Amino acid sequence: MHIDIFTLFPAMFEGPLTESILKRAQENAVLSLSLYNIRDYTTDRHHITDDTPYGGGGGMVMKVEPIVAAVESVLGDRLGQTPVILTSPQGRVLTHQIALDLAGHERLAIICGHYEGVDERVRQLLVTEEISIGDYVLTGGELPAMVLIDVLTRLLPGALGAPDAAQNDSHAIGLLEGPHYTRPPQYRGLSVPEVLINGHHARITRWRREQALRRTWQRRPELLLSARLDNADQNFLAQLAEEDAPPPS
Ligand code: 9D3
Repeated sequence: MHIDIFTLFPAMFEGPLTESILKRAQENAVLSLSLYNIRDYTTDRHHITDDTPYGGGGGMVMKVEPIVAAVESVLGDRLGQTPVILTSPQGRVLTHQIALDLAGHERLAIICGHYEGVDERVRQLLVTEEISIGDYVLTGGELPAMVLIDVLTRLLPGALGAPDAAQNDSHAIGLLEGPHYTRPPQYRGLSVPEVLINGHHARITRWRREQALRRTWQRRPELLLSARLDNADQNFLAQLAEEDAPPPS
């Protein structure tokens, strides 16, 4: 997958994209990224990228001309067949399913909003999808763009070690995971559960499933409504429900 990123702050991307899995994905040509500074596409003497809003009110609005010039000059004929994503608080909240849909494209463009937002004509002329990463206020769309790139990269064939590593996520997202342990077996009076040490593969599998169900019941009970549950799962949950009610969501 190739991603063109349009931002006023390209340096923000340097750290996160040059480490770990994102670094390896680029080395292995699974992912390629190009960063474009919107300021480079201004034509005025002072390279102005933002201005005060028509109608008044606080804050600054990103100007339309430099953004359109940047995206048109980079995408050229591919504009129209390339999803152009705007990171914005008004967008659809990113989910695993949205990421799966976007990961099917060979090429994407991301415009990073900043300040109070972008001139509406950027949406009218360029944007095909608007994405938020959650209901909290950030300083700009750069971190959301990096989050999106991180999510997408894990879904690209060959980005992770095992070929089906990303497939397991769809199951992991259905239920929360239970506890994990590694050595030592005792630490400050806290023991690793016996079943994990003496196990019996089938007992371990069942125990892990029950821990996942218990944690989901306690923390994210709404996830159980769409999880695929077999009879053993249903019985275990009925047992939990007798012990105590889930916390209010
Ligand atoms: C919604 C808040 N707006 C009215 C007070 C002003 C505003 C604040 C911060 C507008 C944009 C921003 C910068 N945030 C983003 O660009 C952004 C964002 C976010 O703040 N939260 C979650 N996802 C995203 S994606 C882009």
